Amino acid sequence: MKIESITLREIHMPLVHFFETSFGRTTSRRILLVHVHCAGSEGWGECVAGEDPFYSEEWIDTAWSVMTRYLAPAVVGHDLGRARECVPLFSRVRGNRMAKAAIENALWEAESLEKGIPLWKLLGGSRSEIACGVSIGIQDSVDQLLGKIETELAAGYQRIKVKVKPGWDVNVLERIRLRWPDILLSCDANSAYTMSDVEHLKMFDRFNLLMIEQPLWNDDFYVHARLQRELKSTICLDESIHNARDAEAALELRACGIINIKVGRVSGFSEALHIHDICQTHDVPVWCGGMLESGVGRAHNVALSTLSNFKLPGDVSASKRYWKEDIVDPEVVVSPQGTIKVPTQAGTGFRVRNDLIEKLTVRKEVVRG
Ligand code: OSB
Ligand code: MG
Repeated sequence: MKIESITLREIHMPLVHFFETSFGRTTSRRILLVHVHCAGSEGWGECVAGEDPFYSEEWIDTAWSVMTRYLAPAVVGHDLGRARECVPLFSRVRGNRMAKAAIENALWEAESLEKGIPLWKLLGGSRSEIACGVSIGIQDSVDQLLGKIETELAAGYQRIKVKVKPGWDVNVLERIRLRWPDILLSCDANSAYTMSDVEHLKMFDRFNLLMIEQPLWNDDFYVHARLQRELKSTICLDESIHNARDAEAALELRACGIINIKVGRVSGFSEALHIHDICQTHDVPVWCGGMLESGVGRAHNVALSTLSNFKLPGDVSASKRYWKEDIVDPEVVVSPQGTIKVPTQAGTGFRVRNDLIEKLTVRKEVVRG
């Protein structure tokens, strides 16, 4: 794969419904897409950095800058045998994992197209169908949230995750369990608590949760281990797992019993596969997280979710939950059983709509050799 050029684009897409977490509300996405042009092949990647540096230090403007100045020039002109060979070319740049992932993942897509095989097969996946859950943000009222849960259950989703924060937690979980005592339910705090809340967090144990996601600091797994010893509920780590070494340390410390893998957070498919394998060795299940992706990132999440240790329903759900019109064809659809059928074509199996992307583009830059 001779990499000839890389095109970066920023597109704007309003969300069908706002998405609110403990760090704020998002109503519209600024999405950074990467298009890698190789001799005889091409691939798309999505940078999952947010509009603000709230979920992580990275945000769309730092990602754009580091990609155009450092990451794209580090690979353009190179002839790679495999996509994963870009990893050492990026290693001089510290952090900036979401930016690295966008380029690496585009190269994986290009490699799968060049080889004429599905991306999921190239990644080592085996499932023909993946299990889907939904992540439901904080709403203006509990009744509004219950209405949303009802809609998603009726659509077939296999697991409901709700966002929590102080003041929107025990009261909310109580109402959900009163109405649906048996559904697969989890919550995600996005680091909204500290160890002084331990007695409060213990009340979550009453709700038979599948997991409590990232209750404490985004950069911690040591104190999470202490909290895990105090709780019956299983902790799942999201923000604080950046790479395979973090996963290994967190598991050794028993800081969590489940890990959420987001391919952007961990710098790309290569590291995601590594974390997947470590968790499998420890008999710890993983699931695929989401970052309000467009169809490009969503298609990559579908492919990753086919690996055998993705044993729990992921935050990979239908395009129409987010977008009036997605930028891939077909859009990502979910069956009444709450599954996504994995495409069998080469690449992701989701064609990127160049025409629509062109219309939505507000910023574009091409990096050539
Ligand atoms: O913590 O999983 C999270 C969205 C943005 C930032 C962080 C998170 C999320 C989600 C959304 O939960 C998952 C989705 O894409 O539906
Ligand atoms: Mg999370």
